[in-house]
Amino acid sequence: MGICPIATTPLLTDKFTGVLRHWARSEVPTCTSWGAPIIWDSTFDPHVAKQEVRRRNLTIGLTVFAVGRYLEKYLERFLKSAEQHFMVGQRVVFYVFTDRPEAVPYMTLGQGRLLRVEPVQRESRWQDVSMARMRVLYEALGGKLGQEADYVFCLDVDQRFTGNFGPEVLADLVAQLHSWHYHWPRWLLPYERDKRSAAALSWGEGDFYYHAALFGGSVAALRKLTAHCALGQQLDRERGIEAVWHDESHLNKFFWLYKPTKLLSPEFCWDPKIGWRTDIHHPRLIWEPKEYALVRN
Ligand code: 2GW
Ligand code: MN
Repeated sequence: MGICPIATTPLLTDKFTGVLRHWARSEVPTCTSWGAPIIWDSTFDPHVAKQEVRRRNLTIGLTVFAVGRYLEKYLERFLKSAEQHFMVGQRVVFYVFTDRPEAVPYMTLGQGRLLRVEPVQRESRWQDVSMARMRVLYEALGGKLGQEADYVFCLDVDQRFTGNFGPEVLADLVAQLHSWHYHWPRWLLPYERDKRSAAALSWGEGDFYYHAALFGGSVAALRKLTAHCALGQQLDRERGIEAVWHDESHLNKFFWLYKPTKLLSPEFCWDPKIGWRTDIHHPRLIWEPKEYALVRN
C-alpha cells in the first residue's frame, strides 16, 4: 500500500496501479477512507503493473468452481474468455474445482499458462456448494496452489470476461464493489443483521457491499480470508443458522474487520441487466444470465 492521505485525492497508490489518475474519473470515488485505491477504467496505467509482474516474476492463480450443471452451462465460455482476457502474457495457473473432472473441456492455453483440475465433493444443497468453496480454497491455498501462485483470484463461474483484466487489479487484498449495490446508502446494504450469526454487522457498520463473485489477493491474505469465512460458516451451522447471502455475508464481515487494500469498480464485475450507466465505461467481466429453474433445485 502506498500513500493516500486525503480520501478524495490519492497521490500514490500501490506498485501495480502506478499513480492513480483520479482526475480522469472525477465523478466517482477513487479512494476509500482508509487509503485504498478504487480502480475505474482509465485511472491506471496497465504498463506499470505489467512491468511489476515481470520484475517479480509473479504467477497469478485463478480459481473457479464448476459443480453439477454449472459445468456444462458456464465453464467452457468462462475459461475461453479468461484465456483471452485474464492476465494476458503473464504466468497463469487456472484451478478448476469440480465433481466431474473428466467433463472439463480441453483447452489450448498460451505459453506459461496451465490448467489444473481438482476434484471436489458434490453437496446436496446449492447453498452448500457455494459455501464449501471457502473451506476448499483454504486447503488449496495451503497446498499446491499456494506454492505455485503468488496472487490468486477466486471467481464465480457464471460470468465471462469481456475486456482486458490485467495485473492492475493485483494487491494484497482485493474486493469487488457489487454492481447492484454501489449506489445505495449504507443502511440499505444487504448485510447479515442477525446478531447470532458470525457474519453479523450492526447498523452503522460496513463500508461498501462487496460481491463474492470475485475476490483476490496474496496467498497469505487469502488464507486468512478463507479461514475466517469458513470458520464463520461453521459456527453458524452449529447454531442452526445461515447468513442471508451465505458466503458473501461472511466475506463482507471479513472486509469490514480487515480492510481490502484495493477495490475494483463495478466495471470489473458488471451485470448487463442493470442497463446503461454513465459511470460504467468498459465492463471487463460480465454476469451471465441465470436460469434458476434449470440450475437450482
Ligand atoms: C448455486 C446456486 C444454485 C444452484 C446451483 C449453484 C451452483 C453453484 C452449482 O450448482 N454449481 C456450482 O459450481 N456453483 C458454484 O458456486 C459456481 O462457481 C457459482 O458461480 C458459485 C456461486 O453460485 P451462483 O453463481 O449461482 O450464486 P450467485 O451468482 O447468486 O452468487 C452470489 O451469492 C452466492 C451466495 O448465495 C455467492 O456468494 C456468490 O459468490 C455470489 O456471487
Ligand atoms: Mn454467480
